[in-house]
Amino acid sequence: MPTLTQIENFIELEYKSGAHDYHPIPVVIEKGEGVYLWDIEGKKYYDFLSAYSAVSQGHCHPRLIKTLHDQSNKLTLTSRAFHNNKLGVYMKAITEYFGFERVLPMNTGAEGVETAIKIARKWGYTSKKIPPNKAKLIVCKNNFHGRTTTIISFSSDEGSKENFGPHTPGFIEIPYNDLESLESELKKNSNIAGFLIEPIQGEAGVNTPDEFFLKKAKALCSLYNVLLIADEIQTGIGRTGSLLAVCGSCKCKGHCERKEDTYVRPDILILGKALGGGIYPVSAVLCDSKIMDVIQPGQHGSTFGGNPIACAVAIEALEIIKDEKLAQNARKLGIHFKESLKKYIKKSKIVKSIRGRGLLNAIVINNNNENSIAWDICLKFRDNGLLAKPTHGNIIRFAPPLIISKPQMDDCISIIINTLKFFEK
Ligand code: IF1
Repeated sequence: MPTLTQIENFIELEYKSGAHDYHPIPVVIEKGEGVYLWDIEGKKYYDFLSAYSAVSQGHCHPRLIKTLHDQSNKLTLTSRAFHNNKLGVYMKAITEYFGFERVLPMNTGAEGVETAIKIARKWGYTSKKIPPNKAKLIVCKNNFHGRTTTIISFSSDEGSKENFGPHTPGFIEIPYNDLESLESELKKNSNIAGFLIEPIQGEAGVNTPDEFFLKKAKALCSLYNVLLIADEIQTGIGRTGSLLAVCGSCKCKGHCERKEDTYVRPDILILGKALGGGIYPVSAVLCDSKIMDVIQPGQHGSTFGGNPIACAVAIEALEIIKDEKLAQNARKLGIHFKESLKKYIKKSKIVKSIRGRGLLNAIVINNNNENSIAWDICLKFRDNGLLAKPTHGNIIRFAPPLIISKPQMDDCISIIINTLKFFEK
């Protein structure tokens, strides 16, 4: 029997002892620094996925590692049974940073979404006077908000909900970017508490709505007394070239100008991923007091939610976004990336289009989902020193850390284009 290479050995260990809930690109990473990853054989790669936008500040950012080290040598967890000297400071910092009155700290993105659903429903009953157990939330087709039983209940991906029933009721699905459908649901149903949306649908393949969709959706929500709930877990914190994908205006300290008239302030904002700087699970639900105060003691929480390490890391993670002007960098290099790829796509027989904003982009390969060559292209990217992964068959997402420099971006653009050329028949 040939001996397993070290890489195959590590993959075998996962396969034998772990749940088979993923199908990773065959590479075994040992080290990360900035935009780079190294495998166990010392081969260096550009990370063009950033753990799905969780590593926006780059791998092992020195300021974050120091923060993690210092805090974990002092106090790691009190639970919320007692106060500590980190939580209030963090709550003040994050609410001022994003321009909301209150925050409810959680750990994972899905917990943040579940929290927002509970808040919106409770607000619906206590403030909008929706009859008990009749509250509805509007969600979009092809959404991705996490993998808990309630969240998959409103997924349109049969594979992620089949055989996990009975599903949680109370959700109405409309097509993404469809104002008419939104208005028609709002008109015909007075029991709607909220409209939950990703400002750009990441997993669905980086679907970007029309420029004024969110602004008009917010106006409709206000007209019908419905909460606009923005899931910015993947699109937020600089990823799309402004602080938040829903509002790029300086009013919320957007850190970089976007046309004022695209400014949208959601009623509930959900953050995750890069809030923990890629080193610690941190999520947060932000809204104003008139909404957050529906939650009273004993009605929500979590053992690790708002723990001292999470608070210290999140404050530093947000400061880095501002200090290093990462939203601005994402805007500038995102435009450069898209323009460069568009030039190539004009001549390409295999790439149909590119879409996205800032440093959240994706290319669409022009063959059907089932046996798309997207997987093979990503294997070749790996061989050529760049790591990315297809989403939904024939779409390849590109999301490098926001710290990427112009020379590094140019290096990645040439790796991507030269690899794609390899597949042009
Ligand atoms: C996996 C997808 C991306 C998210 C949005 C909530 C969550 C996510 C907009 C839940 C998480 C992650 C989950 C991760 C892969 C990745 C993902 F492929 F699953 F769909 F990014 F698109 N809202 N997305 O994107 O946050 O509980 O994971 O902290 O499950 O494989 P989480």
